Parts: sequence; structure tokens; C-alpha cells
Amino acid sequence: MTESATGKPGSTTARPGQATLITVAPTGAESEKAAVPALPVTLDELVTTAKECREAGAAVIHVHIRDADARPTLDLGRLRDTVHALRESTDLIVQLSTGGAVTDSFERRLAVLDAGPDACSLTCGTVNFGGDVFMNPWGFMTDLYAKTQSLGVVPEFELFDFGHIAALHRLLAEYGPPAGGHVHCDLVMGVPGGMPGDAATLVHAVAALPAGATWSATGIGRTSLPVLFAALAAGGHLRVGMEDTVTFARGRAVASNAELVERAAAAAALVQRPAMTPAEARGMLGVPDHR
Ligand code: KMH
Ligand code: ZN
Repeated sequence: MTESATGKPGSTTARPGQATLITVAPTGAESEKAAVPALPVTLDELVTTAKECREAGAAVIHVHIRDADARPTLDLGRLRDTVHALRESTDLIVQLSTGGAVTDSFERRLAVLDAGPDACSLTCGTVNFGGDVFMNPWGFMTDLYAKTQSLGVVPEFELFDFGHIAALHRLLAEYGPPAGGHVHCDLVMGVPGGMPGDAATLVHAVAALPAGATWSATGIGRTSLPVLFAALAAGGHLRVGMEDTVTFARGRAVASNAELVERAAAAAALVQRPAMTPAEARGMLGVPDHR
């Protein structure tokens, strides 16, 4: 059992009444626009989505971008334009994905930070990813972490499996605290090859997190609702979005990212931990306002 910043065991739970951080992951790298027409893939679509999701209760946007043919890209010019446009049009914390697509090179994934985001994802280990492998060997993790520290980009630690939690402890022990000084994790559950997306697994994972860390959780596909409600019940924060699920209910496709954020915000309000603003999220995560 971990020790909390407040000295109590069970450390990473939000206090009763503390607001809920909602991150929206609107696009991802896996779904195809042709198969999922509501997926935001152009800069205009992304900006519109960001505004709607901010209105619905999101405080962070986790960003993957697409090229002119709607295919995943880590093109630096496009990433810079995206960061700029999202900052101009919203006060959301802009978190760029350094995971990209499973086909992206380590070099290009490291270069993402040169686009100057507020924050970035940092996955703490390799994981089977359906029929693919999402590669995050120790040397890449440490290079990426060192770069976040030198550029002052606040990392969110993406944890797909229990070994990733062990690697996070090792990273912090060997390389020190992250930019911003606060550890925030995201449990990515239900990926075929990673940890399952259910309440028992979530509780077990949360107990293993570093002392004082805050955490969000997201469940892929049909695990999205069980993970959402388990995270709220366990005092955590939420990530939702079409990167993680494109089905709103049995037989009904997601119409927009905003409806996923609205549903998350409604659930958070129901447990009396309403959605936090981006300003509150910056305070919690240690993310300066670069706008
Ligand atoms: N698209 C996945 C291979 C991240 O954004 O950092 C990786 C991913 C994680 O989505
Ligand atoms: Zn992602």
C-alpha cells in the first residue's frame, strides 16, 4: 500500500468533493476516418472538437494528428500549427501524444516535444497492442523523460500494464521528479495485450502507484464505462474520447467527442466531484500557462 501526500494510505484518491480532471483523447492513431466519419482529423475539425469538449467539461486534450489523407502523422510543422491553433482557440492543456502510431520511429516520437506542447504522454513500457506491438523500451523511455525535463514539458505517465508501474517507480528513482514536480498517471485499460479493464484490476493498479501521484483511467472499447465508474468510485480522474471508444452504447456509434465528455462530466457531477477547469488542472498537474 502506498503512502499519500496527506500521510494516509490509499494515497492517490481524490478528496471527497475534489473536482474531476477530464481529459479528452479525440482522435488517436488507430481508427480510420472512412470507417468513423465523426472522427476529427483536420485541424478545423480538431479545433471545433476542442471547443465543444471544453464547453462540456474537458480540461486536457490528448492530441494525435492526421495528414492530408487522414493518416496518422508526426509531422513537426503540423504539430506546431496544432499546438498554436488549440492555444488560440481554447484554454485547454495541450498534451501531445509521443506514442503516435505503432509504426512511428523513436526519433520522430522524441521530436514531438519540439512542437512546444504544455504536456505529453509517456508510456512506461512495451505492450502487445492487438496484433501489433507498441514499443517503449527502457532506453527510449529515459531519453524521452530526460527531454521532458530539459524542455519543461509535463509528462503524463501512460500505464497499460503492471510492469509499466514498476518501470515508472524505477524512472522516478533514477531520474528524479518530472517537469512541474507532480506525478500524474493514466491507466489505459482493456487494450488487447495489456491489463484488463475492470474494477478489481483498477483498484490493484492504483494501490501500486507512487506515493502522492494523481491518476486518471480510461477503458478501451467496451471497457470504457466499467473503467469510468470504477475510477470515479476509487477517487480517480477520467479520460474519454474517440481514441479509446467509438461506440456510445450497444449498436450506437459515438456522434461526437463532446457527448463522451458530457457523459463523463454528468457521472462526475453525480458523485459530487464535478469537472475541473483547465486552470484548476494546471494547478494540480504543475502545468504553466504558456498562452
Ligand atoms: N496509438 C498508440 C500506439 C500515446 O498516445 O502516447 C499509442 C498511444 C499512446 O496512443
Ligand atoms: Zn494516444
